[in-house]
Amino acid sequence: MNSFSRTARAHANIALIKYWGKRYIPLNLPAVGSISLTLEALTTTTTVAFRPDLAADSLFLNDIQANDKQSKRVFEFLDRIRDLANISHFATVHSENNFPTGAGLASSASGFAALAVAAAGAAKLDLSNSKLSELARLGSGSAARSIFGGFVEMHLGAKKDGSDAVATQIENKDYWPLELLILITSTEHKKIGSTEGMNRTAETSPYYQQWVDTGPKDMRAMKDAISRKDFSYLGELTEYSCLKMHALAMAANPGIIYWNPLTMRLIETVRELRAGGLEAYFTIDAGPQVKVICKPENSEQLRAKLREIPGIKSILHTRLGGPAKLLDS
Ligand code: 2P0
Repeated sequence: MNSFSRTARAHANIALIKYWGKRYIPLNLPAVGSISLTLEALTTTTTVAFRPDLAADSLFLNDIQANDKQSKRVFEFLDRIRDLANISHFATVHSENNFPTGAGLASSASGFAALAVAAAGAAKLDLSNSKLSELARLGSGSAARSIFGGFVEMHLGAKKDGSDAVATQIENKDYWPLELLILITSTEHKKIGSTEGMNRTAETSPYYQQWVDTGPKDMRAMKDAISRKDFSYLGELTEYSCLKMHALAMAANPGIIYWNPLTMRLIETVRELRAGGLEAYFTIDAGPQVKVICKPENSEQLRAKLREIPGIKSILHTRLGGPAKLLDS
């Protein structure tokens, strides 16, 4: 095989029904299903080049050589691609995020989805979206969802090898034009990564079994809300899943708190604005940022109201995005 380079772009996603906890850690098999929205404005663009002249793999994130932990995760991923394609060349990987890394904006989701598509392309593998989703999941659980655009379901799966723990598209991005405002409350790197946080939660939180047991009901309800385009129901379920996940993590030992005081203030503000007739709902991931889901006709008014709150570093505004894809095909 001669050297071959491909570039792919994937979008971040935000879970409405949250993934938190694994039923089998080595394969990143989730303990619960999840449902997400793919976000147009937050992207990772990744170029992978397998080359015969390289003596080792290398990884650059936003043009800076990655640390050992980040590199190990990506090089192990490249090993899986090499096994599948039956090649032995090392690779260079260049990955660029257009949003802050490691601050609870799911950079691993768009990161591993873009890596899966670029690496498979560079290795000349012709894989289905389902197989790409399975591969992306091995890099990061939430990355399986970023292979697809619009409204996406991550399936729990039942098989031991994980081949059915993959995402599928529920509806495409044009089905229901929801929008999101992402309120950046801090740009510091988070202290407890998602993987560590969810594993500690599974081991120590007394509420973990209830979380796992009630997951299927939440999934059914959200699919119902999406099928009926019932925005109020979708929003209520989104806040419910978010608060349930954070309460579960807070009850771990030692407790995990991803919020800062501004996160809490914004939760209150979104609820107050809603009570005043501006319908919007919040969700929060493994970091302090607050994501606000709204209808397009309300986004500018909401943005103006939220901008008045002191301490917000910036506000990103996005529509729903499309699937991960090769840029150079
Ligand atoms: C989600 N999060 O559903 C949940 C909600 C964060 C909070 O998926 O260990 O980086 O790589 O599978 O995918 C973040 O977890 O964790 C995440 P790993 P991942 O979006």
